[in-house]
Amino acid sequence: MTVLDKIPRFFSRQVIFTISVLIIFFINVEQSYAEEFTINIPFGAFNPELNTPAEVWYDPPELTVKVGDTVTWYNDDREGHTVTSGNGAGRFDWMGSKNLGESDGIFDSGRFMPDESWSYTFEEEGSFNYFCVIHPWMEGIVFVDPFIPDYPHDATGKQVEFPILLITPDNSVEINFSWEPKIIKTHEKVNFIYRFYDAQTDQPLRKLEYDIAIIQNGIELYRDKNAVSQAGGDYRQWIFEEPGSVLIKFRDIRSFGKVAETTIDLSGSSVARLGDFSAVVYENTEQTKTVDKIVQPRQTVQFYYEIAVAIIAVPAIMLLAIMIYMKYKGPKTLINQGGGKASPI
Ligand SMILES: [Cu+2]
Repeated sequence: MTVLDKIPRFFSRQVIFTISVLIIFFINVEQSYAEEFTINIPFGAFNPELNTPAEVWYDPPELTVKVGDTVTWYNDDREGHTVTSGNGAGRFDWMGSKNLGESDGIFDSGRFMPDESWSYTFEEEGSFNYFCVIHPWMEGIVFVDPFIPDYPHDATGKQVEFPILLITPDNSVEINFSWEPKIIKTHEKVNFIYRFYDAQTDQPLRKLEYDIAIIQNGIELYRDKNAVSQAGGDYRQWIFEEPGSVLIKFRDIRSFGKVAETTIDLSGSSVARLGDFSAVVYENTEQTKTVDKIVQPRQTVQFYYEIAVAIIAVPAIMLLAIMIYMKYKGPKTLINQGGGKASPI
């Protein structure tokens, strides 16, 4: 065998190795959030009496997993068993009765023998009773909780990077959007944080007027018409009472007075100056009541000119008025006073 013969083999091995590593990597990425669980069928499960080493027929008899998790039943007994969804006959009820349990058709392992195992991946949330059709006193249950990702994502489940960038259809305004905490849960306060930028120059846009609405499951929960962006951005707090997908709508983004340092023209129709963001609210399993309070930002910018008038102009006018008053009334008072004091008699 020559060196030349070895080269293609070397490369093909390298290629196979690289492809394998990539496949394993992607499989791991795909399944990195799914967990594996084992339920043991202990020795003695075949015997319905209580005089066997088995205290339970499936160990553990109750198991809680998340959507996407896989459970493997391992047969450690000396007889074949099944894992069949549905209701068994109960540990004692089967004796002296014709009750052999009833399958509901969701899953069925068929009989698997000692030292064999059977696996099932739960793709839907809910509670799943199961039993053994050969020994109908053998019963177990798997509770499947909804899967909550540990990364922010939109309503379609697509992972998002914060801030989410969106340019309005008329190419004028860029909206940067994020929320905190990253996983939105019921009864827990969430901050929707956003900033507006000139889509051409990336400069922050101050004093923009816009409408913002929060919609969940098709119901509008919140709307602020004529909101005004302050130092280029804002936030809105909300506490969701129900799980489900959420839509945050920006509409009618327009200039509020003079928008500083902008190359874009905000004077025209603002109909195409809009943006939608979506997210998902998950059921909070730790907190079932709302205790937080919503605190929205105060819209000080709207009152900026009025405040300026109040702070500067009003005292100035008052001072002027006092000066004029003093000028005309002052000497007269002095004469009167002087006249009074100058009268010793
Ligand atoms: Cu069995």
